[in-house]
Amino acid sequence: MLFELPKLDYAYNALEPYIDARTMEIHHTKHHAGYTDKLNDALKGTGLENQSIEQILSKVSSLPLAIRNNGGGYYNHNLFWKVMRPAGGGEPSGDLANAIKKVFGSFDSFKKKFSDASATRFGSGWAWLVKTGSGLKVTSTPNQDNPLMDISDTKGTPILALDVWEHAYYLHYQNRRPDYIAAFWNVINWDEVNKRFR
Ligand code: MN3
Repeated sequence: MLFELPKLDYAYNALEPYIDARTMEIHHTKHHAGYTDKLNDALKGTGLENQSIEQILSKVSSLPLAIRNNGGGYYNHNLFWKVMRPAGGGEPSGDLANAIKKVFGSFDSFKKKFSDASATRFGSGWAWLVKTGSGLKVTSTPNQDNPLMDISDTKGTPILALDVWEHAYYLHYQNRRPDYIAAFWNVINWDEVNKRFR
């Protein structure tokens, strides 16, 4: 196996009541595991087997669609699990807090911008806080695309990610994506986001 499904740092029920245990378990053991297996299958015989996922994603425009979709799915969920934790939420501190204030005016205006990006992404996709050469940007992408990909409109290093595919929330929230987005703010691991920002 080239890429491996990572273990979570917390139990499937650890993010309740904001994200339910059944959703977490299916999301990790079925969806994320599926992207990982299919990525490994798609990489066989391509000569890319020894490259990092970041290197692979940086040139997806020239690679088979299965690598773009499953490589994105593999990377995006790795990041998503890391930027959440039980008893998370609140606001960031330190360098990241200062950068958010500088770019967005205030934490609340950043929060609104990120929530809007999450809510208005049509169909399946992701919302992102991205570190760029010049600072920070909020954006969203369709399907399993992300800002590391050469096909992305906004490029940079993702430091916060929210999965807005229906599989991420439908069991508990059904069609109420805005309620799921509001709940996400209670489980963000700002220490991890700050670390990635630095
Ligand atoms: Mn997902």
